Amino acid sequence: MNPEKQPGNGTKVILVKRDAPRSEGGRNANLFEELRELAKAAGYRSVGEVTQTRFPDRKYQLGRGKVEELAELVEITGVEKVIFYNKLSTTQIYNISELCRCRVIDKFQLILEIFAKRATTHRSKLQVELAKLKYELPRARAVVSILKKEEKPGFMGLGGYEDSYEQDLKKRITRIESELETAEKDDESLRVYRRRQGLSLISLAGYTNAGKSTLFNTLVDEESEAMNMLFTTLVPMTRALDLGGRKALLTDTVGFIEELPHWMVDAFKSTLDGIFLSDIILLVADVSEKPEIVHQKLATCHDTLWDRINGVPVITVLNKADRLDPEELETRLEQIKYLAPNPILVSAKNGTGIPELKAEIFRHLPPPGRPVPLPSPIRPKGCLPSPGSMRKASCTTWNTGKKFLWIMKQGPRSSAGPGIWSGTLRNEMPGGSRLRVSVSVEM
Ligand SMILES: Nc1nc2c(ncn2[C@@H]2O[C@H](COP(=O)(O)OP(=O)(O)OP(=O)(O)O)[C@@H](O)[C@H]2O)c(=O)[nH]1
Ligand SMILES: [Mg+2]
Repeated sequence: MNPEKQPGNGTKVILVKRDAPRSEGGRNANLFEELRELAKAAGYRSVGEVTQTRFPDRKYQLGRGKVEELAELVEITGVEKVIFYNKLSTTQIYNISELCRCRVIDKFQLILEIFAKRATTHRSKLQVELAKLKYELPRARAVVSILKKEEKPGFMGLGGYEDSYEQDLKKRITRIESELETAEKDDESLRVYRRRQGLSLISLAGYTNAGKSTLFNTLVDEESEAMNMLFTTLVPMTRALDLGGRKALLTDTVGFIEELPHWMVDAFKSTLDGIFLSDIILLVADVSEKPEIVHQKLATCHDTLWDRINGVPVITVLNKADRLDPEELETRLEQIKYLAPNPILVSAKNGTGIPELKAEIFRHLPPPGRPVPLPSPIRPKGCLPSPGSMRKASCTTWNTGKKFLWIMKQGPRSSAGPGIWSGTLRNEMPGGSRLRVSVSVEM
């Protein structure tokens, strides 16, 4: 087997993470655990771990001494690959691989490898290829200049180099984008058609491994693939959902992850649009995880969703309730309530809370027979409060003139409850910084 073509498959690796000085230890440990899970999902076997707390080194990401230690470990363990949690520049990848004499990738390349394994349809394969090309494009010049200088054909998997490398990437990106655009138009026509048929579109969203597919299976009585592994689902699946006579379609799709890079969101635009442009979003979180992890993951989901959903109601579904006893559950709900104000507690596995969830979805469905109105964008009137505490401020919607409720600093955001919808608003702050806030509007 050629490990370049077929990543994972038990290949031994060393996992590496640089922690920023003064960053929180618990959070760093959680992110390292995520790296282990990602490596496992890609099929790797970790035989060593290296961490260092320091500011990033321009040449090596870690300090040179630490990379030399890593090189020794590579030699002792005989690994073929080193995986960094941190984003690496082309020069860093080159320098580290020179010292360690093995292949070096970062978390984003690792995610791409997992996606490549999971891509089964023509469209998902195109999306993965697009994400790879978008990852490579900003690095193209650096790769070519390193290869030229060092006469190293083969570095980063390139069979050779030529000046037109960057141009080739751009051409391939344009070609794939236009093919995906056609698919997007088909999706849009399908969405319009389904809405005209009186069908509401409901999407499952949430951090990878939260239990979205298991919940999908329980809600629609299906058998789609659900596994204790990150990014099990890549290709969306849609099925009819019975809501006591009302017609709806439920879609299960790819999960989110911390620092999902914009090029990946762009590449998966047509898939993620299925979530962003639905009528109701079920935001699934694993309530059995430690409260700080639930926080972290919900915040990541909010970051991914809030800019794009333009007011679609979000129902927060706290899944895996069966893993906690009643007292633990109560404490957990108290601990996370500011990120999940009116959650529905369920166990996708044993069915607890499913009737309540269906009732909540039903309550959020648009009135029958009427087209689903898309919420209007929001525009601030006057000055917004400075970043910091939650405050009230004056804000109206563009076309309805409705008053908003509150504005919050990035982090806590309200989930849509009855009669309330939320939207996102970007505001230029003094000094040029951008404050992302979310606004809830009382209808
Ligand atoms: N105990 C318990 N386990 C659950 C529950 N729901 C899901 N799981 C488990 O959690 C793991 C992940 O479930 P999935 O449904 O694949 O999660 P997902 O969100 O679709 O994950 P990705 O597709 O990888 O993003 C599996 O091992 C499930 O069996 C639940 O309610 N209780
Ligand atoms: Mg899934």
